[in-house]
Formats: sequence, structure tokens, C-alpha cells
Amino acid sequence: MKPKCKILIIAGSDSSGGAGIQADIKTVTALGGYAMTAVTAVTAQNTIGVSSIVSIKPKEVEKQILSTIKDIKPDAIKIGMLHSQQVIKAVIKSVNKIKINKIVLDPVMVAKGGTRLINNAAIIYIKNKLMKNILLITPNIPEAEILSKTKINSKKDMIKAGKILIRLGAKNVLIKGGHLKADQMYDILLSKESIKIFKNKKFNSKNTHGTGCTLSAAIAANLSCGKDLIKSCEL
Ligand code: PXL
Repeated sequence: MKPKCKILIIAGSDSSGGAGIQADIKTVTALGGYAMTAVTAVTAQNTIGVSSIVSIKPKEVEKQILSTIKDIKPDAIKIGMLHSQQVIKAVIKSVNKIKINKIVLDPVMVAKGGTRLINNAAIIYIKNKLMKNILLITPNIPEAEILSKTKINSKKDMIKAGKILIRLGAKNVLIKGGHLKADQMYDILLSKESIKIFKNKKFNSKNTHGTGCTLSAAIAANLSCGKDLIKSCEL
């Protein structure tokens, strides 16, 4: 089958296959797209936890992106684990070499078991530099709290945090509500002009590892095939 659309995934490797680049490739492939990759870090992990993280040198991240895009032009880009400020700089520099506005950033910060996947300087850099360069940022509640420096306990708090991120320069923000303790779940998509609320009932499951990666990869795949932002987030 000829793939419909091409998506460049810039993310970390998860040896357990549930999250990271492995989850992204499976998602893009399942949606009929073609996945290219640039690996930013290699994690050794299983369902219990992360046992090691090795960063890929920024120059190597840059080379992966540049070799790929020189030959196969992506229709959209999904960015996941970035790990350090130097890697983010390399990503911005290389992605800026092509004209592409369909970029989705999942601001990955902490693995499900609690291991930090990014340092503080990189978080500040995402806020100050990267966020403005992308179409959509998809934080979960703990990530939105860190980025907006607010506490989120309700749907109202999610909207408030989203508005702060828009004021800080994000074009579109999808705050995922799965961490709220409620039966009704909300994901909230905000831009300067609009707010769209996606509502669903809560599915109780311990198997949530990789859900954020999967969602952002699916949104990037949908965007790459020409769906608009709201339709791409509806899934
Ligand atoms: O789910 C976030 C995530 C993203 N990327 C990598 C990860 C994880 C969580 O463990 O390992 C590489």
C-alpha cells in the first residue's frame, strides 16, 4: 500500500515499545502514513521503570533530520522527548531549513514511573523559544502546570493554564485532562481566538504508558494528510 502522507518523528527511543519513537511509528503506520525518524535519546526501560537514558549528540540529531528532509520532505513533524537545551537548539536550526508549519510538540517531561526525561534548562527553552515555532503543543496536566506555573484541579484551571501558554506565544494548546480525578474527562484545545472542549467518559486503566506519544503522533498524522486542527484532534 502506498503511504498517504509523510511524518518526521523527532523523539526518544523507548526500549519497551510502549512510548517514544516506537509508539509514534506504530501510530503513524496504523493511520496509513509513512514515518521518518530522528532519535534524540535512547532509554532502557520496561513496564516497571527507566534504567538508563543516553542523550544523542545534538550534531547527530541535526544530521538525522537534515539527511531525511533533504530527500523525503515531511508533510508534518511530531516532536517528543527533547532532553536538553542543546538538542532543542539543533532541532530548531534543522527544522527551520524547510518550510513546514504542521509541527506538533508533545512536551515530554516525566516517564510514568517518575523518571525525569528533560532538564530544567530545556523546559525554559521550550517555553521561551520552541513553543513559538510550532503549530500545536500537547501538554498533560502536570506538564501544563510546569509550563504555566499554575496549579490545575479543574476544567476551569485547564483553560486558565492554556490561556497563559497562548499569552506566552503558543499558537495552539491541547491540554489533556486525563490526570484530573473525575468521571468526565476533558481535553481542551485553545488558540487566541477559540476554545474547543473534547468530552469523554473516563476509562479506568493502569495501561497509560505512551498514551501522550500516541495521541500527538496521531494528530501529526492527521494534519499531514490535510485534516484541519480540530478534526485532527478529534480522532
Ligand atoms: O510517555 C512519554 C515518553 C516519551 N518518550 C520516551 C519515553 C516516555 C516515557 O517513558 O520513554 C522515550
